[in-house]
Amino acid sequence: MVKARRAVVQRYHGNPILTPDEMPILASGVYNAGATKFGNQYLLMLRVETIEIKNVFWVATSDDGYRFTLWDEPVPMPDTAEFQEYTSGMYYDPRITPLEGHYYITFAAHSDHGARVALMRTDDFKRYEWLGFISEPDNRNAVLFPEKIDGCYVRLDRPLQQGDRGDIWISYSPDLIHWGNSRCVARTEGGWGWKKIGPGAPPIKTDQGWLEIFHAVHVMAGYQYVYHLGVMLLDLSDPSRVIARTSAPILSPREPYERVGLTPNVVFTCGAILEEDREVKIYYGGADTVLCVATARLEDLI
Ligand code: BMA
Repeated sequence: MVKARRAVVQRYHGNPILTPDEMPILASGVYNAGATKFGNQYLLMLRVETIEIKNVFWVATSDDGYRFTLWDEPVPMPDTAEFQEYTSGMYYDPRITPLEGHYYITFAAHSDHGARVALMRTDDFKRYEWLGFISEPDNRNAVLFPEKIDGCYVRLDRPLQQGDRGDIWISYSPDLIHWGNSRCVARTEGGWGWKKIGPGAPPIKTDQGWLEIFHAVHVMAGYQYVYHLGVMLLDLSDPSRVIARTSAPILSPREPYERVGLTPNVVFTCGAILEEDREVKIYYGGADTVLCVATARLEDLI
């Protein structure tokens, strides 16, 4: 058991930082945003749920990481027959990884085939290069490491198993398109993460290892999924090796904006930013409806 003390993660007092009301279109949710530094600004790629329950991605930028300005237009998405077939208007949870001078975006593409991981690349967040689908169904959460390890690109993901269970897996690629050598990194366990765990923010490099903020799910009363955040540290040269993993969540749904919304009792991250002073800003969706931010000291997370 964890003794009561100051929480490692502090919610921003101005949460939520973005709500559907601020969108230039009629929206029912704005949440689960990829996050990166872009020049000297903070940049979010938001998952926006329209009132027709279709998805668009929307970019917002900020000078301070808290007050964001929405861009005028949504992110242009591919218009190919293949993209239509495997998305049906549903694509979500963009994760941004700066890698070799470009920004790569992994996201979930959803259709009646199931959910697959898709990949795009951009340099300016205005024009995007479509790189294709990089998984079969059912796999919707994938994060890229921000550099090659041992000559390979590396990703963590969450292939879905029978009974709606999921663990965190790792795969390797020579070109970001073809993936293999897959193996399981971390399994579901404990009271708060027995149902599924999956990668959240793209891994952050630290002296002690790769810091991975992940989501973990347990089920209340037989049907109510509750989403928490946890953190683990992976070996720098062999990220399939877990060095340490929190026994308790670092963030759980507690505030009204995390408990009440399109999906109640959800905190879910797709992006975190490490500052020069070693503060980590964790951007997360509340109840699949609003966007929030919380902060932690890097050493505390480690
Ligand atoms: C996951 C994803 C997330 C969502 C979460 C909680 O499977 O679909 O986009 O935030 O469920 O509903």
